[in-house]
Amino acid sequence: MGQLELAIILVIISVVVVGSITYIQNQKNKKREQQQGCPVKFHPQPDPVVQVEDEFQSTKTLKEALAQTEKNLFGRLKSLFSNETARKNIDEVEEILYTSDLGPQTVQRLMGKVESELSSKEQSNIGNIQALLKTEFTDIFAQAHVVEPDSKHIFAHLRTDQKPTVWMVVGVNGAGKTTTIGKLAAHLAKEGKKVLVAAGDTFRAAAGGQLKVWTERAQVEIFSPEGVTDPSAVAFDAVAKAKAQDYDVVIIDTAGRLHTQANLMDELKKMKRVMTKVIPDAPHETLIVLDANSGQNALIQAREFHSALGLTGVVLTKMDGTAKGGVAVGLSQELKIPIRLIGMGEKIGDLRAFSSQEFIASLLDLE
Ligand SMILES: Nc1nc2c(ncn2[C@@H]2O[C@H](COP(=O)(O)OP(=O)(O)OP(=O)(O)O)[C@@H](O)[C@H]2O)c(=O)[nH]1
Ligand SMILES: [Mg+2]
Repeated sequence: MGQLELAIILVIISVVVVGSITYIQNQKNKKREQQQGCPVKFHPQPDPVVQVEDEFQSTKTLKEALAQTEKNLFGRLKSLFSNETARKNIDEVEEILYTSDLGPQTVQRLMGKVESELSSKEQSNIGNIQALLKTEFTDIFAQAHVVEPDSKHIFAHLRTDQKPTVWMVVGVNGAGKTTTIGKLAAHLAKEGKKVLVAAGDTFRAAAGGQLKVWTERAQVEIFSPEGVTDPSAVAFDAVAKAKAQDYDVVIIDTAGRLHTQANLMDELKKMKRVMTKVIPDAPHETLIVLDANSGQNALIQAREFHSALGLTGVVLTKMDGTAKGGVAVGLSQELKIPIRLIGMGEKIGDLRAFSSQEFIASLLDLE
């Protein structure tokens, strides 16, 4: 028998064996389905569409997320004014404001207004203080170019006008950069945008894996070239790929770093610089992610990152459960950079467009 005949006989035997096994397996499944009354799946999976849709539902309202912050600011003012002797002392008001993470500049501004606009009789009425805070907070957010969110989608006030539009995301370790990028990518993909997420955090071994999980969840593409350890190279190649392949948005993740680490801050500047070789005005957004729990430190971080990179917006994360949400006011007063998004939990739907009106109402118990 020739080699050809032998090969043909082997193929026929394989087909018969595989076919028989499949037939027997199918017969077994049918029998089990008949016995159990439902189709048998070896690896039952939740419907991915239902799962992703559900992810877009927020777990809580802003008022619920800000309950601790409200208690820390307006709650303490309310109890101060309910006490007949203490309410005459405006110094106590000042102390509450100072310990509410509003930042020293904001407190000075507020106290200046209290002194100049309210008589001592008016100062002893909580309603007057509340109204003054509302007016001042509204003005502070307006001066920081905070725009009320568009009901259409959460990224309405982030630039998407270029093809590709490049967003770079920076901040200290653990602030929530990667999580925010994952959530943003999911929102963009839901709106039909072609998104590329670049793994610019080449520092931590686990970072690529975490970003991969997020991009799979968001159903967008990740750019994570094997063996490339230079974040600038990743940024350059990602932007070039996005430009060549008609992506709408490319989001660049970066490794967390302290603003005091000069060499690492230089690395971010270099990442920014190399992108301009592909697209002269990239990145179109340079967003800092700040953990609200870091309070006054968030202010310092934002100031330093801003002077190094020229930030275009702030994402304030972990607003759920913090008592330090007042930092949003301090950031806006001192840096005049708009807060664009807030994170209130781990679900995709927990990343929300920042509404100063809703924030002020929640903070000052105005609803
Ligand atoms: N509760 C809450 N947790 C959050 C929020 N955003 C992020 N986290 C959690 O914060 C932790 C750190 O988030 P990451 O996205 O890994 O932070 P990162 O800035 O990328 O960290 P590095 O890459 O180490 O610099 C994770 O456990 C997130 O699930 C939020 O808005 N609320
Ligand atoms: Mg990260």
